[in-house]
Amino acid sequence: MFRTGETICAPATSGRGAIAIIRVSGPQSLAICENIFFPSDLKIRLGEQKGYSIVRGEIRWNDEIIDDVLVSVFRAPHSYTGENSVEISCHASRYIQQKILELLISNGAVPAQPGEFTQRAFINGKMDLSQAEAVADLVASESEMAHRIAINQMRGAFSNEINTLRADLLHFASLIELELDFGEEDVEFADRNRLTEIVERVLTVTEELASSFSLGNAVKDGVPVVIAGNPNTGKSTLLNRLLSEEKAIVSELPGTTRDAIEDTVVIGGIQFRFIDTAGLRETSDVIENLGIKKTHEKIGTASIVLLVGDINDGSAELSRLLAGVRKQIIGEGKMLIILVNKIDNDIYGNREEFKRNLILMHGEPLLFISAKTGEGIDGLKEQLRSNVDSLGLASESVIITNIRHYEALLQVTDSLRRVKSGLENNLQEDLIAIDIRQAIHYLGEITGEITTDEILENIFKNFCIGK
Ligand SMILES: Nc1nc2c(ncn2[C@@H]2O[C@H](COP(=O)(O)OP(=O)(O)OP(=O)(O)O)[C@@H](O)[C@H]2O)c(=O)[nH]1
Ligand SMILES: [Mg+2]
Repeated sequence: MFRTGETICAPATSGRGAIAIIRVSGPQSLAICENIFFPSDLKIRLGEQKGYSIVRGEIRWNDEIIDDVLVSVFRAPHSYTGENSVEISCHASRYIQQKILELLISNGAVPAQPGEFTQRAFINGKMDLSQAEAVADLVASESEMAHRIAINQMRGAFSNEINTLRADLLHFASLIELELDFGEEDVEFADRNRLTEIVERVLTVTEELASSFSLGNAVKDGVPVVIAGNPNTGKSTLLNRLLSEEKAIVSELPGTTRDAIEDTVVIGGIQFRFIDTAGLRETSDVIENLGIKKTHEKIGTASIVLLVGDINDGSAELSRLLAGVRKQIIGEGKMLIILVNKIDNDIYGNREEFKRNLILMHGEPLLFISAKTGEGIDGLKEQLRSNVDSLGLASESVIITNIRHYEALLQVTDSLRRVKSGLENNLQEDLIAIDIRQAIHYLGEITGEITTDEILENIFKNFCIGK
């Protein structure tokens, strides 16, 4: 799969815009472009240009002028891929881009595969694997927080952390293995307390990193927030209000929403995925029951549950529902926000009754809102944002968003736990050494120190063409 001899080309931009960029990388980049690009200044020869220079001219083929373009020249190793590269900035017409690609290909370039530019950057040592993966996350980032995590990872924060851990373990392994070499002589180079201390330290950090995954993943795809409650309490109205869009059908009939409806929106730099659900009630309607079953499933996968009640229904019903939902989410690190809706139409003056009678646990917030008029919605947004902060995003700590890293970290923690108990139980050095080597191996998989074609293929196939 990994070709390095060829010169590859692909559009690096997509969608509608005024300008597009065609990327070319590989040993023949300049030679191929010289065949189709004619500098406006006749004294200039593209193949003689220094790196980081830009030349203006025309793309031509057989006297036909295709476009007026700017060509940027990059010289190995000072390019994204580490190879000689050229970027052609042309007008964004699909016809022009297609034509330029055809010309490049007929002059010896080959179409790039998804992620092939970044793959070359990795192979040429411009970045390690987790940094390469962060490039795809950066391109896809839709919110301030997703962007921050991706750019930190791309700039090496995560890799540095992993490399430090790996260095600690390598040091540990060398001590243990030295003892093995002197096996017969029964010497102890490695102080057991010191070894235990190293392992415990590394274990704590890897456990923390692994546990940041569920949050990191949520931030990348949108923190899932389920809107649940009895029928007709205004859940769909709330969804529409939060999305500023008439996404879900609203009606005065209870049981309107049957299927879960979801969409994302960025609030305070964090992307949330709001999921409107079928109202919870006893019903003989088969389809509605399927919807209610789905509501329970969605509550199970949510990070935050918004439990919505109607102010005119009084607190008793909401209390009952609250107890059920709490049971469902207990111990799962999920958060509950209780919303009393329709305060614009508080017929009986029930607000105090809710405050008096609803029993709130673990600091569950109780907010009074009107999904219809928007009153209290800013407060809800602030609450959502601070809920996410309290999950650990506010800190500058490294957050894992990638399942591959997560799985590798789980392997590392498993191995290290075995090492720890091995040390505690005075296990033989050679057995401890095996687990240490395994932990080192899995840390190396994250950064690509150790890798297989299969791993690389899986990573880069998810990239877009031209990246
Ligand atoms: N006065 C007032 N009416 C509201 C408010 N929010 C929703 N409603 C009305 O309440 C009725 C039900 O609203 P929906 O948003 O469809 O309620 P739902 O919870 O999605 O209902 P189901 O999908 O049937 O479970 C509609 O007539 C809404 O216009 C509010 O804040 N104030
Ligand atoms: Mg609804």
